[in-house]
Amino acid sequence: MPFFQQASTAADRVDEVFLAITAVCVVFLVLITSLMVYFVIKYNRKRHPRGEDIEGNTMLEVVWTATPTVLFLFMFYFGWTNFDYDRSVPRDAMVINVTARQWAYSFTYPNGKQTTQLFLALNKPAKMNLHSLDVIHGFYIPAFRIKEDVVPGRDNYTWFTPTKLGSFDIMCTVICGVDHANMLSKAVVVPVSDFEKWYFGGEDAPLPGQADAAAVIPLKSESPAVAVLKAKACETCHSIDGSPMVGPTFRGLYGQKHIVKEAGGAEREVVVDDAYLAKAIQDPMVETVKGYPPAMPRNPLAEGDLKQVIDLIKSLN
Ligand code: HEC
Ligand SMILES: [Cu+2]
Repeated sequence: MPFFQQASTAADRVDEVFLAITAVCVVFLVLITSLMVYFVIKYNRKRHPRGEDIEGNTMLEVVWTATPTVLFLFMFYFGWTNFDYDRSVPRDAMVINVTARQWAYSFTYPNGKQTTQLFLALNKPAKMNLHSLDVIHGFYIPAFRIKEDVVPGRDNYTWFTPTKLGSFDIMCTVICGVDHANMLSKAVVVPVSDFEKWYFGGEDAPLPGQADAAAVIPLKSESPAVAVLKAKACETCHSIDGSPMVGPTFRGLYGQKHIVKEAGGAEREVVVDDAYLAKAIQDPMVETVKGYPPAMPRNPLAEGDLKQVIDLIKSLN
């Protein structure tokens, strides 16, 4: 059952705590329910027509105080040691920067490689530094038993050591906007030699494992503008082929006339030209296109990238 797949060193530990606490709950559920039924029958009115006042029982009181205390301390100890394990990153972990935004993850490796799927070497610890560019996201890899909030303005981290080869789902657990459910990626775990071949193999090194061809953001490619759109995740909200998404498509946009709403609520007509595009991209909150939600995060582009993107939009007419 894929849901119960244990694919990291944390998985066993988390499952043990979970099962131990569940077992305690089941024991008490059975114990309390059967005692209840037993007492209902035994002290039924026909058998016990007159109620008695019971004055206390030291033995019983000691037992029902000591038992839960011991149980809770056991749960605390079990939970705490595992929490501690989860927060103590091994020194040799590879540090990968995870950027979460509406509605995509991207991963940046120490050597500058950038991907939209997470490539990992088998049995090698990896630390994720988690940043959000907009709202709160939840970085979640069920098979690794890893779940950590990604909060804007507050850098968080998590780590794990993958122990199984294969491709594992990455999800977002915090409702972060209309396309939240599509904020998906994969953790692709490959043998160390395959990982190194890709990692040290320069820009054109083939992807390891069963990765999507589109998983790597090229550092340099035939169309630098498309690479920018990918790296900045513009393409999660804007298409270049005319299909509507969360934001307007870039096809046929240049030269259009349309209504924008200013931050104060006033509406005016604009013609889409270079100056308008630059403003719309660099400072999306100043005015928004009528008929669209004010959903675009502020994520300004470098001067050169901005020009590339504007030229690309012009070329889509
Ligand atoms: C989370 C979704 C989202 C992302 C990511 C996003 N945008 Fe937008 N964008 C929107 C929405 C929604 C609008 C329309 C409302 C507005 O104007 O803010 C918009 C508007 C625009 C406009 C104006 C379009 C028009 O019809 O006038 C441009 C240009 C634009 N975005 C470019 C970009 C670029 C470039 C990026 C990447 C750096 C980007 N957007 C990233 C959602 C997004
Ligand atoms: Cu999210």
